Amino acid sequence: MDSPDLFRRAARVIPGGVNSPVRAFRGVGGEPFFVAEARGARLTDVDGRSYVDLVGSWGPLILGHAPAAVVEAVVEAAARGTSYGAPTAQEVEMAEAVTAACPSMEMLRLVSSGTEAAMSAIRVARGATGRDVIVKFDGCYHGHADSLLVKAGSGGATLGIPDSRGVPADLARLTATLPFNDLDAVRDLFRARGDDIAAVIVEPVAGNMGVVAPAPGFLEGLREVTARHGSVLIFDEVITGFRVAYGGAQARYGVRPDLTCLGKIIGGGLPVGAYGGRRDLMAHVAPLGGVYQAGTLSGNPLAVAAGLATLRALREGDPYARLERLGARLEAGLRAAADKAGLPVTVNRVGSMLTAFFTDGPVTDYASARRSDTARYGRYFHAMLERGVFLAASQFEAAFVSLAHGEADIDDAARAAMESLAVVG
Ligand code: KE4
Repeated sequence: MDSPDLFRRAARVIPGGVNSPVRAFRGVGGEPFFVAEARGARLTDVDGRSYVDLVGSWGPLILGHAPAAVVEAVVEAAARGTSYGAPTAQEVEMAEAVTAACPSMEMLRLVSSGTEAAMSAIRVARGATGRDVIVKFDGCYHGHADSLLVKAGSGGATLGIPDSRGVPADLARLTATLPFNDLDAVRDLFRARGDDIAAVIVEPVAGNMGVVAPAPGFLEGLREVTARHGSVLIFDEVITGFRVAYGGAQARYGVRPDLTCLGKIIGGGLPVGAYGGRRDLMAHVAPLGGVYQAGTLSGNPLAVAAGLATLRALREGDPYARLERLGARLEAGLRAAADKAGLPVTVNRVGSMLTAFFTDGPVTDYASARRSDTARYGRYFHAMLERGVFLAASQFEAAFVSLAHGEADIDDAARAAMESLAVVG
Protein backbone atom coordinates (compact mmCIF):
# COMPACT_ATOMS: atom_id res chain seq x y z
CA MET A 1 0.00 0.00 0.00
CA ASP A 2 1.48 3.42 -0.92
CA SER A 3 1.62 6.50 1.33
CA PRO A 4 -1.56 8.19 0.04
CA ASP A 5 -3.60 5.02 0.58
CA LEU A 6 -2.08 4.48 4.02
CA PHE A 7 -2.79 8.11 4.92
CA ARG A 8 -6.44 7.74 3.91
CA ARG A 9 -6.72 4.53 5.94
CA ALA A 10 -4.96 6.12 8.89
CA ALA A 11 -7.19 9.19 8.84
CA ARG A 12 -10.21 6.97 9.40
CA VAL A 13 -8.93 5.62 12.71
CA ILE A 14 -6.25 8.05 13.98
CA PRO A 15 -6.84 11.81 14.47
CA GLY A 16 -5.21 13.51 11.47
CA GLY A 17 -3.83 10.12 10.46
CA VAL A 18 -0.83 10.53 12.75
CA ASN A 19 0.13 9.79 16.33
CA SER A 20 1.70 13.19 16.87
CA PRO A 21 0.47 16.38 15.18
CA VAL A 22 3.70 17.64 13.64
CA ARG A 23 3.91 14.45 11.55
CA ALA A 24 0.81 15.45 9.56
CA PHE A 25 2.71 18.06 7.50
CA ARG A 26 0.05 20.69 8.40
CA GLY A 27 2.87 23.23 8.87
CA VAL A 28 4.24 22.71 5.36
CA GLY A 29 1.26 21.46 3.34
CA GLY A 30 0.86 18.19 1.51
CA GLU A 31 0.50 14.73 2.98
CA PRO A 32 3.06 12.74 4.95
CA PHE A 33 4.93 9.81 3.51
CA PHE A 34 4.86 6.57 5.50
CA VAL A 35 8.15 5.06 6.57
CA ALA A 36 9.16 1.53 5.57
CA GLU A 37 12.56 1.42 7.26
CA ALA A 38 15.64 3.47 8.11
CA ARG A 39 19.34 2.83 8.54
CA GLY A 40 22.17 5.19 9.46
CA ALA A 41 21.52 8.65 8.03
CA ARG A 42 18.86 7.46 5.61
CA LEU A 43 15.18 6.75 5.78
CA THR A 44 13.10 4.93 3.13
CA ASP A 45 9.35 5.35 2.62
CA VAL A 46 6.84 2.72 1.55
CA ASP A 47 6.96 4.18 -1.97
CA GLY A 48 10.62 3.27 -2.27
CA ARG A 49 11.95 6.83 -1.96
CA SER A 50 15.04 7.34 0.21
CA TYR A 51 16.00 10.51 2.09
CA VAL A 52 18.92 11.93 4.00
CA ASP A 53 17.19 12.26 7.37
CA LEU A 54 17.74 15.57 9.20
CA VAL A 55 14.80 15.00 11.59
CA GLY A 56 16.27 12.01 13.40
CA SER A 57 12.94 11.26 15.08
CA TRP A 58 13.03 14.82 16.55
CA GLY A 59 16.29 14.31 18.38
CA PRO A 60 16.74 10.83 19.88
CA LEU A 61 18.78 9.33 17.03
CA ILE A 62 22.17 10.91 17.66
CA LEU A 63 23.74 7.63 16.47
CA GLY A 64 21.51 7.50 13.38
CA HIS A 65 18.88 4.88 12.61
CA ALA A 66 19.14 1.26 13.82
CA PRO A 67 22.76 1.39 15.07
CA ALA A 68 23.99 -2.18 15.49
CA ALA A 69 24.89 -1.77 19.18
CA VAL A 70 21.42 -0.49 20.03
CA VAL A 71 19.57 -3.12 17.99
CA GLU A 72 21.64 -5.92 19.52
CA ALA A 73 21.05 -4.58 23.04
CA VAL A 74 17.28 -4.40 22.50
CA VAL A 75 17.08 -7.87 20.93
CA GLU A 76 19.14 -9.37 23.74
CA ALA A 77 16.99 -7.65 26.40
CA ALA A 78 13.74 -8.69 24.71
CA ALA A 79 14.81 -12.34 24.73
CA ARG A 80 14.99 -12.11 28.54
CA GLY A 81 11.63 -10.40 28.93
CA THR A 82 10.06 -7.11 27.91
CA SER A 83 8.71 -5.68 31.16
CA TYR A 84 8.61 -6.79 34.78
CA GLY A 85 7.04 -4.08 36.92
CA ALA A 86 9.92 -4.78 39.24
CA PRO A 87 13.38 -3.20 39.51
CA THR A 88 16.31 -4.33 37.37
CA ALA A 89 20.07 -3.77 37.59
CA GLN A 90 20.02 -2.00 34.23
CA GLU A 91 17.81 0.80 35.61
CA VAL A 92 20.41 1.37 38.34
CA GLU A 93 23.14 1.41 35.69
CA MET A 94 21.15 3.94 33.66
CA ALA A 95 20.55 6.21 36.67
CA GLU A 96 24.25 6.03 37.60
CA ALA A 97 25.28 6.81 34.01
CA VAL A 98 23.03 9.88 33.92
CA THR A 99 24.14 11.18 37.32
CA ALA A 100 27.76 10.68 36.26
CA ALA A 101 27.13 12.72 33.10
CA CYS A 102 25.01 15.39 34.80
CA PRO A 103 26.32 15.89 38.37
CA SER A 104 23.39 18.24 39.15
CA MET A 105 21.15 15.16 38.91
CA GLU A 106 22.07 13.68 42.26
CA MET A 107 18.98 11.48 42.13
CA LEU A 108 16.57 10.79 39.26
CA ARG A 109 13.45 8.87 38.26
CA LEU A 110 13.01 7.23 34.86
CA VAL A 111 9.69 7.78 33.07
CA SER A 112 8.50 7.06 29.52
CA SER A 113 8.44 10.45 27.79
CA GLY A 114 9.66 14.01 27.97
CA THR A 115 6.13 15.10 28.82
CA GLU A 116 6.13 12.88 31.90
CA ALA A 117 9.54 14.18 32.88
CA ALA A 118 8.51 17.84 32.68
CA MET A 119 5.15 17.43 34.37
CA SER A 120 6.77 15.46 37.19
CA ALA A 121 9.54 18.02 37.68
CA ILE A 122 6.91 20.76 37.92
CA ARG A 123 5.00 18.73 40.52
CA VAL A 124 8.16 18.20 42.57
CA ALA A 125 8.92 21.92 42.48
CA ARG A 126 5.38 22.78 43.60
CA GLY A 127 5.41 20.06 46.26
CA ALA A 128 8.81 21.03 47.62
CA THR A 129 8.19 24.80 47.72
CA GLY A 130 4.49 24.78 48.59
CA ARG A 131 4.05 27.36 45.83
CA ASP A 132 1.84 27.11 42.74
CA VAL A 133 3.06 29.58 40.10
CA ILE A 134 5.46 28.38 37.40
CA VAL A 135 7.24 30.39 34.74
CA LYS A 136 7.90 29.22 31.18
CA PHE A 137 9.00 30.99 28.02
CA ASP A 138 7.13 31.78 24.84
CA GLY A 139 8.08 29.33 22.10
CA CYS A 140 9.52 26.77 24.50
CA TYR A 141 7.71 23.43 24.57
CA HIS A 142 7.86 21.00 27.46
CA GLY A 143 5.39 18.33 26.37
CA HIS A 144 1.62 18.39 26.62
CA ALA A 145 0.88 18.47 30.37
CA ASP A 146 -1.94 20.93 31.11
CA SER A 147 0.19 23.39 33.10
CA LEU A 148 2.62 23.67 30.22
CA LEU A 149 0.13 24.20 27.39
CA VAL A 150 -0.21 27.84 28.37
CA LYS A 151 0.56 31.05 26.52
CA ALA A 152 1.03 34.61 27.64
CA GLY A 153 -2.12 36.52 28.42
CA SER A 154 -3.06 39.53 26.28
CA GLY A 155 -1.00 42.68 26.67
CA GLY A 156 1.56 42.63 29.42
CA ALA A 157 -0.60 40.37 31.57
CA THR A 158 1.62 37.72 33.06
CA LEU A 159 -1.32 35.48 33.94
CA GLY A 160 -1.34 32.60 31.47
CA ILE A 161 -4.23 31.59 29.27
CA PRO A 162 -4.76 28.09 27.84
CA ASP A 163 -2.78 27.27 24.70
CA SER A 164 -5.02 24.30 24.03
CA ARG A 165 -8.69 23.53 24.41
CA GLY A 166 -9.28 21.36 27.44
CA VAL A 167 -6.80 23.20 29.65
CA PRO A 168 -8.71 24.80 32.55
CA ALA A 169 -8.35 28.59 32.70
CA ASP A 170 -7.89 28.36 36.46
CA LEU A 171 -4.86 26.14 35.93
CA ALA A 172 -3.45 28.23 33.10
CA ARG A 173 -3.52 31.28 35.36
CA LEU A 174 -0.80 29.63 37.45
CA THR A 175 1.65 29.61 34.55
CA ALA A 176 3.35 32.86 33.59
CA THR A 177 4.85 32.96 30.10
CA LEU A 178 7.69 35.38 29.33
CA PRO A 179 9.81 36.14 26.27
CA PHE A 180 12.84 33.82 25.94
CA ASN A 181 16.16 35.59 26.58
CA ASP A 182 14.41 38.48 28.34
CA LEU A 183 16.04 38.56 31.79
CA ASP A 184 14.49 41.94 32.67
CA ALA A 185 11.01 40.44 32.26
CA VAL A 186 12.01 37.60 34.58
CA ARG A 187 13.40 39.98 37.18
CA ASP A 188 10.27 42.17 36.98
CA LEU A 189 8.02 39.17 37.53
CA PHE A 190 10.09 37.96 40.47
CA ARG A 191 10.02 41.44 42.01
CA ALA A 192 6.23 41.33 41.79
CA ARG A 193 5.50 37.69 42.62
CA GLY A 194 8.77 36.01 43.58
CA ASP A 195 7.39 34.45 46.74
CA ASP A 196 4.63 32.71 44.75
CA ILE A 197 6.89 31.18 42.12
CA ALA A 198 7.61 27.47 42.52
CA ALA A 199 9.78 27.10 39.43
CA VAL A 200 11.13 28.47 36.20
CA ILE A 201 11.29 25.86 33.43
CA VAL A 202 13.37 26.60 30.36
CA GLU A 203 14.85 24.86 27.35
CA PRO A 204 18.46 26.02 27.94
CA VAL A 205 18.88 25.97 24.17
CA ALA A 206 15.45 26.37 22.64
CA GLY A 207 14.59 23.81 19.98
CA ASN A 208 10.83 24.19 19.75
CA MET A 209 10.68 27.64 18.22
CA GLY A 210 13.44 26.56 15.96
CA VAL A 211 16.94 26.63 17.44
CA VAL A 212 17.59 29.70 19.58
CA ALA A 213 20.65 29.85 21.83
CA PRO A 214 20.56 31.49 25.26
CA ALA A 215 21.79 35.08 25.17
CA PRO A 216 25.03 35.58 27.11
CA GLY A 217 24.11 35.80 30.79
CA PHE A 218 20.51 34.62 30.36
CA LEU A 219 20.92 31.20 31.99
CA GLU A 220 23.22 32.64 34.65
CA GLY A 221 20.58 35.28 35.36
CA LEU A 222 17.86 32.67 35.75
CA ARG A 223 20.11 30.79 38.15
CA GLU A 224 20.72 33.88 40.26
CA VAL A 225 17.12 35.13 40.45
CA THR A 226 15.58 31.70 41.21
CA ALA A 227 18.16 31.00 43.92
CA ARG A 228 17.52 34.41 45.47
CA HIS A 229 13.76 33.74 45.68
CA GLY A 230 13.90 30.08 46.68
CA SER A 231 12.36 29.00 43.38
CA VAL A 232 13.40 25.83 41.55
CA LEU A 233 15.30 26.22 38.26
CA ILE A 234 14.35 23.43 35.88
CA PHE A 235 16.34 22.83 32.69
CA ASP A 236 14.26 20.96 30.16
CA GLU A 237 17.08 19.09 28.42
CA VAL A 238 14.85 16.61 26.63
CA ILE A 239 16.46 17.79 23.38
CA THR A 240 19.79 19.21 24.59
CA GLY A 241 20.64 16.41 27.04
CA PHE A 242 23.55 14.42 25.55
CA ARG A 243 22.97 16.44 22.34
CA VAL A 244 24.91 19.69 22.77
CA ALA A 245 27.45 18.01 25.08
CA TYR A 246 27.65 14.69 26.89
CA GLY A 247 26.60 16.58 30.03
CA GLY A 248 23.97 18.57 28.13
CA ALA A 249 23.51 22.34 27.99
CA GLN A 250 24.25 22.63 31.71
CA ALA A 251 27.76 21.36 30.98
CA ARG A 252 28.14 23.45 27.81
CA TYR A 253 27.10 26.69 29.51
CA GLY A 254 28.28 25.91 33.05
CA VAL A 255 24.97 26.64 34.79
CA ARG A 256 23.72 24.15 37.38
CA PRO A 257 19.91 23.78 37.53
CA ASP A 258 18.02 22.37 40.51
CA LEU A 259 16.08 19.86 38.40
CA THR A 260 16.63 18.56 34.86
CA CYS A 261 14.27 16.84 32.43
CA LEU A 262 15.69 14.35 29.94
CA GLY A 263 14.24 12.25 27.14
CA LYS A 264 14.94 11.38 23.50
CA ILE A 265 18.67 10.45 23.38
CA ILE A 266 18.64 8.60 26.73
CA GLY A 267 16.12 6.22 25.17
CA GLY A 268 18.06 5.73 21.94
CA GLY A 269 14.80 5.84 20.01
CA LEU A 270 12.72 3.91 22.56
CA PRO A 271 10.38 5.54 25.12
CA VAL A 272 12.48 6.89 27.98
CA GLY A 273 12.33 10.16 29.89
CA ALA A 274 13.88 11.11 33.19
CA TYR A 275 13.70 13.90 35.74
CA GLY A 276 16.06 14.50 38.59
CA GLY A 277 18.28 16.89 40.43
CA ARG A 278 19.02 18.04 43.96
CA ARG A 279 18.71 15.20 46.45
CA ASP A 280 16.65 17.32 48.84
CA LEU A 281 14.09 17.96 46.09
CA MET A 282 13.93 14.37 44.85
CA ALA A 283 13.43 13.21 48.45
CA HIS A 284 9.89 14.56 48.03
CA VAL A 285 9.08 11.91 45.40
CA ALA A 286 6.97 8.89 46.43
CA PRO A 287 7.57 6.54 48.08
CA LEU A 288 10.13 8.72 49.93
CA GLY A 289 7.93 11.79 50.14
CA GLY A 290 4.51 13.16 49.37
CA VAL A 291 4.85 13.99 45.65
CA TYR A 292 3.23 11.16 43.77
CA GLN A 293 4.52 9.99 40.39
CA ALA A 294 4.40 6.50 38.91
CA GLY A 295 4.56 4.56 35.63
CA THR A 296 3.87 0.99 34.51
CA LEU A 297 6.68 1.01 31.97
CA SER A 298 9.04 3.40 33.74
CA GLY A 299 12.57 2.04 33.37
CA ASN A 300 11.38 -0.47 30.77
CA PRO A 301 14.13 -3.04 30.12
CA LEU A 302 14.11 -2.67 26.33
CA ALA A 303 14.13 1.13 26.44
CA VAL A 304 16.85 1.18 29.09
CA ALA A 305 18.92 -1.27 27.02
CA ALA A 306 18.66 1.05 24.01
CA GLY A 307 19.53 4.08 26.14
CA LEU A 308 22.51 2.42 27.80
CA ALA A 309 23.89 1.30 24.43
CA THR A 310 23.49 4.85 23.13
CA LEU A 311 25.23 6.49 26.09
CA ARG A 312 28.04 3.94 25.89
CA ALA A 313 28.60 4.88 22.23
CA LEU A 314 28.67 8.57 23.19
CA ARG A 315 31.50 7.91 25.65
CA GLU A 316 33.75 6.46 22.92
CA GLY A 317 36.13 8.71 21.03
CA ASP A 318 35.16 12.35 20.64
CA PRO A 319 31.69 12.26 19.05
CA TYR A 320 30.88 15.86 19.91
CA ALA A 321 33.83 17.16 17.93
CA ARG A 322 32.55 15.23 14.92
CA LEU A 323 28.98 16.45 15.49
CA GLU A 324 30.30 20.02 15.67
CA ARG A 325 32.21 19.60 12.39
CA LEU A 326 29.20 18.11 10.61
CA GLY A 327 26.84 20.75 12.01
CA ALA A 328 29.17 23.55 10.96
CA ARG A 329 29.50 22.03 7.47
CA LEU A 330 25.72 21.92 7.05
CA GLU A 331 25.35 25.47 8.38
CA ALA A 332 27.94 26.73 5.90
CA GLY A 333 26.14 24.95 3.07
CA LEU A 334 22.79 26.46 4.02
CA ARG A 335 24.27 29.95 4.34
CA ALA A 336 25.95 29.66 0.94
CA ALA A 337 22.69 28.48 -0.64
CA ALA A 338 20.75 31.42 0.86
CA ASP A 339 23.41 33.92 -0.23
CA LYS A 340 23.41 32.54 -3.78
CA ALA A 341 19.61 32.72 -3.94
CA GLY A 342 19.62 36.19 -2.41
CA LEU A 343 17.02 35.14 0.18
CA PRO A 344 16.73 36.36 3.79
CA VAL A 345 17.66 33.25 5.80
CA THR A 346 19.01 33.19 9.36
CA VAL A 347 20.74 29.98 10.41
CA ASN A 348 20.91 29.37 14.18
CA ARG A 349 23.00 26.42 15.30
CA VAL A 350 24.26 24.88 18.53
CA GLY A 351 26.40 21.85 17.81
CA SER A 352 24.41 19.34 15.75
CA MET A 353 21.01 21.04 16.10
CA LEU A 354 20.17 23.89 13.76
CA THR A 355 17.36 25.81 12.08
CA ALA A 356 17.24 27.88 8.89
CA PHE A 357 14.70 30.63 9.60
CA PHE A 358 13.23 32.29 6.52
CA THR A 359 13.63 35.79 7.86
CA ASP A 360 16.28 38.42 8.33
CA GLY A 361 17.92 37.86 11.70
CA PRO A 362 18.70 37.90 14.40
CA VAL A 363 16.29 35.27 15.72
CA THR A 364 16.60 35.46 19.49
CA ASP A 365 13.10 34.63 20.71
CA TYR A 366 9.69 33.45 19.55
CA ALA A 367 8.56 36.88 18.36
CA SER A 368 11.54 37.18 16.01
CA ALA A 369 11.23 33.52 14.94
CA ARG A 370 7.60 34.12 13.98
CA ARG A 371 8.62 36.77 11.50
CA SER A 372 9.75 33.84 9.33
CA ASP A 373 8.05 33.30 6.00
CA THR A 374 6.43 29.96 6.82
CA ALA A 375 4.91 29.65 3.33
CA ARG A 376 8.40 29.90 1.82
CA TYR A 377 9.64 27.38 4.41
CA GLY A 378 6.85 25.03 3.23
CA ARG A 379 7.96 25.34 -0.40
CA TYR A 380 11.57 24.79 0.68
CA PHE A 381 10.57 21.71 2.70
CA HIS A 382 8.93 20.10 -0.34
CA ALA A 383 11.71 21.12 -2.72
CA MET A 384 14.18 19.45 -0.36
CA LEU A 385 11.97 16.37 -0.06
CA GLU A 386 11.88 16.07 -3.86
CA ARG A 387 15.68 16.21 -3.79
CA GLY A 388 15.92 13.44 -1.19
CA VAL A 389 16.32 15.42 2.03
CA PHE A 390 13.82 15.08 4.92
CA LEU A 391 13.57 18.20 7.10
CA ALA A 392 11.31 19.05 10.03
CA ALA A 393 7.77 19.58 8.76
CA SER A 394 7.64 22.95 10.53
CA GLN A 395 9.68 26.13 10.45
CA PHE A 396 9.67 26.09 14.26
CA GLU A 397 11.63 22.92 14.84
CA ALA A 398 15.26 21.84 14.76
CA ALA A 399 17.18 19.84 12.20
CA PHE A 400 19.50 17.25 13.70
CA VAL A 401 22.76 15.81 12.40
CA SER A 402 23.79 12.40 13.69
CA LEU A 403 27.04 10.46 13.95
CA ALA A 404 25.76 8.31 11.09
CA HIS A 405 25.83 11.30 8.71
CA GLY A 406 28.95 11.49 6.60
CA GLU A 407 30.41 14.52 4.85
CA ALA A 408 28.83 13.21 1.65
CA ASP A 409 25.35 13.23 3.23
CA ILE A 410 25.88 16.79 4.43
CA ASP A 411 27.09 17.87 1.00
CA ASP A 412 24.07 16.20 -0.60
CA ALA A 413 21.82 18.20 1.71
CA ALA A 414 23.71 21.42 1.00
CA ARG A 415 23.49 20.82 -2.74
CA ALA A 416 19.75 20.14 -2.45
CA ALA A 417 19.40 23.40 -0.49
CA MET A 418 21.29 25.30 -3.20
CA GLU A 419 18.89 23.94 -5.83
CA SER A 420 15.79 24.31 -3.63
CA LEU A 421 16.40 27.90 -2.60
CA ALA A 422 16.89 28.79 -6.25
CA VAL A 423 13.31 27.73 -7.00
CA VAL A 424 11.30 28.45 -3.83
CA GLY A 425 10.40 31.96 -4.94
P1 KE4 B 1 7.73 13.85 24.52
O1 KE4 B 1 6.58 13.77 25.48
O2 KE4 B 1 7.28 14.17 23.11
O3 KE4 B 1 8.68 12.66 24.60
O4 KE4 B 1 8.66 15.08 25.00
C1 KE4 B 1 8.07 16.35 25.14
C2 KE4 B 1 9.16 17.39 25.03
C3 KE4 B 1 9.63 17.99 26.19
N1 KE4 B 1 10.61 18.91 26.16
C4 KE4 B 1 11.17 19.28 24.98
C5 KE4 B 1 12.27 20.32 24.99
C6 KE4 B 1 10.74 18.69 23.76
O5 KE4 B 1 11.31 19.08 22.59
C7 KE4 B 1 9.72 17.74 23.78
C8 KE4 B 1 9.18 17.10 22.52
N2 KE4 B 1 9.68 17.63 21.30
C9 KE4 B 1 8.80 17.51 20.16
C10 KE4 B 1 9.35 18.26 18.95
N3 KE4 B 1 10.40 19.15 19.19
C11 KE4 B 1 8.52 16.09 19.84
C12 KE4 B 1 7.91 15.83 18.48
C13 KE4 B 1 6.44 15.62 18.56
O6 KE4 B 1 5.76 16.30 19.35
O7 KE4 B 1 5.99 14.76 17.80
